[in-house]
Amino acid sequence: MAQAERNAVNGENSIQINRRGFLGTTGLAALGAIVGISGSTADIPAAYAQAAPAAAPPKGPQYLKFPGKNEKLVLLGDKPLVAETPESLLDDDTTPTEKFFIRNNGQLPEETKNPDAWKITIDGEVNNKIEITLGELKSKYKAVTRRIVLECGGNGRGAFSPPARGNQWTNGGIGCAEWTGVPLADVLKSAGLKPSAKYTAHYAADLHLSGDATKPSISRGVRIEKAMDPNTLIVWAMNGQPLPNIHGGPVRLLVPGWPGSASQKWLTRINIREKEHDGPGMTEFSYRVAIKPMIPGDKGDPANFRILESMPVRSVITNPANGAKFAAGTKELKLRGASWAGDLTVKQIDISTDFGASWQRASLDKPKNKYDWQRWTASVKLASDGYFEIWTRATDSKGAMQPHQAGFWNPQGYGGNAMHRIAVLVG
Ligand SMILES: Nc1nc2c(c(=O)[nH]1)N[C@H]1C(S)=C(S)[C@@H](COP(=O)(O)O)O[C@H]1N2
Ligand SMILES: [Mo]
Repeated sequence: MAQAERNAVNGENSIQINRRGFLGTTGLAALGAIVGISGSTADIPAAYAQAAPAAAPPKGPQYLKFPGKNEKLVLLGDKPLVAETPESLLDDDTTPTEKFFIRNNGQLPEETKNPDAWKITIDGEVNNKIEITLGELKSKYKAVTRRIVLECGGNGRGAFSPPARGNQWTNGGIGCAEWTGVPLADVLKSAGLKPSAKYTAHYAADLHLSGDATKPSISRGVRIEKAMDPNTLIVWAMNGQPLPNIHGGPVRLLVPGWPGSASQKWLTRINIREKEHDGPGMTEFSYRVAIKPMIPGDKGDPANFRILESMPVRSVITNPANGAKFAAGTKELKLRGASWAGDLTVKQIDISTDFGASWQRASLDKPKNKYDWQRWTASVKLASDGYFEIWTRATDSKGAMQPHQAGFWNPQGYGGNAMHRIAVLVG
């Protein structure tokens, strides 16, 4: 892939804001990898935070200004437009559309005037090429509605040391909405997959950041088994409303549990290939992790990389918010949070109020359906007034637990699922 394309896919043309603050402070501590900023009363001191030397001078957070979007979404870049959801805004059981994160690689297309006339083509290794309008898709196939997590492949990237290339997500490149659409498998079955069908290649209507109409802004794909999973959907509604343009309306893919980049917005075409797809976002270090662990900060050898598929286990504290203050004498805190684990489920959430010296089990809900997130609650006792940190760590159904630090460094910072920490002040 050409450097310019790679930059666009990685969001490197965007302004980079490294960390975000809380309590209205403006100075972000260079070292505050997960939640840290400087100068506030309830803050994570540099010594406790991950040792992430500053690449750029500290900057204050910038907030997204976009019609229909919550003004507390944090702007990570404006060309292309990228914004994340602070953990405390993920407190609803179903993420409202106004709080849902935004990730674009190219230019935002103009909103279509006639959604039902939107055309999708299925071609390549199929017996019958399909050209179907959204209107026909709605009437010819049986629709389903499911609550499903969509998570950016780079979620957690901001915790890598040294910093990895791309948008510096904290934990907010994720949301869990109700999506309505049809299983992609049903459409692929009517096209009839040839035995040679191995991989999908997704195409869309958004222009490349450069404006070059011959280049896709991003074009990823998945193994045919994932495309045929009944949970992989072509969706046209989000939280009961027509899919908004900013989220890929009138119609997008939703490939649950895998990097969000596979969930092509403004979907126009799925080409079925006889081999792994090689579009922008598929090659070299894009959405890939090292096979043999590499030295942090090294250049990396593309031959040592594999495609990232299922996303790693993660949990966030959604209430209280980082930096919350409580009255003197408060002895107990009620906590709420969310957790998810790519293709797996979460089997356990542990909470610590003493920097990981001891842990207590949270109460964990079951997912509503496969690929839903799991909400959790806990109540913790505090022995005195003062500064506390609350840490959360999730364990997935195969026993993998969130690490203390973002590990297995890779040039574009995937798979960083360090524990979430908030600071609170009592009295
Ligand atoms: N056409 C198109 N689809 C796309 C993208 C894009 O830039 N263009 N970005 C992808 C990435 S990287 C992510 S994480 C999700 C984000 O979806 P959202 O903006 O609705 O939250 O969309 C994916 N689909
Ligand atoms: Mo993404």
